[in-house]
Amino acid sequence: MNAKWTITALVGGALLLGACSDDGDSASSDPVTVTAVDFQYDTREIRVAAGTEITFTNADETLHTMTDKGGSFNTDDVAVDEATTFSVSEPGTYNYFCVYHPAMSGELIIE
Ligand SMILES: [Cu+2]
Repeated sequence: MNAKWTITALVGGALLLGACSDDGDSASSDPVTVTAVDFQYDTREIRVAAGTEITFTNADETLHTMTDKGGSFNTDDVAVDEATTFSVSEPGTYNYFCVYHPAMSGELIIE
């Protein structure tokens, strides 16, 4: 699944033209979950429709955040075994990271 999403990201511009073909690659509005564990996000690339609920869960042993580098969203501190839900309404590609552990990073694509 991840490899497929990576390819999709590379040809994202072309996909907009082919969005009518229902081949499973179009962005879903089903809620998604991103979990922090072992100082990593378990999902490094998320592709969803605008406004989709994104739940960030912390299953690690220290607090983490899920923060957009461009400042569009920020979960603030999410404590161990806590979760928070947010959504992004503006289509675009967002690179997110943890403010405490910048090596943790991922990409959120809003369509
Ligand atoms: Cu962190």
